[in-house]
Amino acid sequence: MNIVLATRNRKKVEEIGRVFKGYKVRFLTLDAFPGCPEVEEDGATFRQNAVKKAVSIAEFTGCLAIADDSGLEVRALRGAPGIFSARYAGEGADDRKNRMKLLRQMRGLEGVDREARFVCCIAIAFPDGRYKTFTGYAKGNIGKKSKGFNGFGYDPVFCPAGYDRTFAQMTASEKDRLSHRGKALKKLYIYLKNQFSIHGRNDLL
Ligand code: ITT
Repeated sequence: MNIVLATRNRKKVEEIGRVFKGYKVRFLTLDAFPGCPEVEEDGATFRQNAVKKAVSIAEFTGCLAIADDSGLEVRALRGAPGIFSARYAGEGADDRKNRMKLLRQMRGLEGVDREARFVCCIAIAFPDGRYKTFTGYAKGNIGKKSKGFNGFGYDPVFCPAGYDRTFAQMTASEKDRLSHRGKALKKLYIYLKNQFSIHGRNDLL
């Protein structure tokens, strides 16, 4: 089965590919579809943005499409950076600038005020406009400085609950097991398994 990944984020492509490694799913990236429209993320929720990205790309490509809208919610910042996680420090800001802004905003906060969660909403859309969504969460705490070099985004400042290491200090498989994306993808996997036959390691179509 061919599925287009409606994302420009290479790290998301890697993480999605890892979870489905060996199953009968072949992921295509947007590079395979020149002229693909840029989808404006103007929804009020992760779900609205994920659905908009998946539906637009399924319609354009005529293939099944998967989109991921995700971000970090900090309780003491009333849910910020939330849906604005990718552009928290401004349009075009890189991961480091976004993290630095977060650490600045959280200066002086201690204990429960450093609690946060990652949210990931995955939408799968069919070319006829039908879609389904799957959401995963990862609860944890925001550290006082960046630690580790793996992953992307806010990983160096996020310690999942029960661990004293950040996602950026974990291996890929540890992060996949605990992460918001890993959890949403597991739900997607169960849905795909029930709808289509995608069993069969090393049997890629
Ligand atoms: P696409 O819209 O093209 O998929 P994007 O990076 O713009 O790519 P989002 O709008 O969903 O994606 O923004 C997600 C941001 O949330 C991302 O840039 C990170 O800053 C943060 N984020 C999401 N998942 C993360 C993860 O697993 N680890 C660290 N940061 C994450």
